[in-house]
Amino acid sequence: MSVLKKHDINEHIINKQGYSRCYVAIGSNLADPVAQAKEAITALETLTASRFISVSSLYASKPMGPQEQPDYINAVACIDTCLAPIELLDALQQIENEQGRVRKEHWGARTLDLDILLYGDEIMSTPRLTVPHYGMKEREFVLYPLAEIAPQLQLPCGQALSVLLEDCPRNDLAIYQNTK
Ligand code: A4P
Ligand code: MG
Repeated sequence: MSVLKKHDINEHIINKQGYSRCYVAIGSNLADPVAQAKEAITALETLTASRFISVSSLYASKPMGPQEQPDYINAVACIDTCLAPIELLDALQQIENEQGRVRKEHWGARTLDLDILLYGDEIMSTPRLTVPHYGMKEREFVLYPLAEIAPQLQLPCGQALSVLLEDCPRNDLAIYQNTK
């Protein structure tokens, strides 16, 4: 009799349920942001019931919102997951908490922010979760990293990412470090 290892059991469950392709925004501007972003990427690589697909370069960006805070490191990762949207949010918030996230000021400095940009083609708005992410269409630190890993992407509303980029100035966004 063959004995299933834990990994095989997970694979079996995943294959039966099917995956949703998701894009997760990573942001940090406290406590060594580059290290925070890399630690978050490592956590996403091993996320339960999920497969890690790709991640953009790390980008340096000027803060949106209160200006008296450090510059940010931003990136976007792509995963396939069997987690339901709210389960994915729970898992991402657990990673944020493990990396010392303290929620004080809205749009204020943070060790780690993980936002669900897209969950498959889902469009949903609940008290805890809105997808697509409400601000993704205007933010250069989201759209450019996203285009690096998914240049042909179409949003659930039908808009092409390439068209959104045409209306989104880069501001001071710069590639900081390659993650490959
Ligand atoms: N929530 C709803 N929808 C989502 C979603 N799609 N993904 C809820 C993640 N969370 C979602 O988020 C507040 C609540 O939003 C969560 O409890 C969740 O239930 P939060 O992370 O606790 O607070 P926040 O991040 O301060 O608020 P918010 O509105 O999410 O801020 P943003 O939009 O994340 O912006 N400047 C640069 N250059 N780079 C940045 O990454 N980030 C921010 C924060 C400000 N300025 C920035 C950057
Ligand atoms: Mg957030």
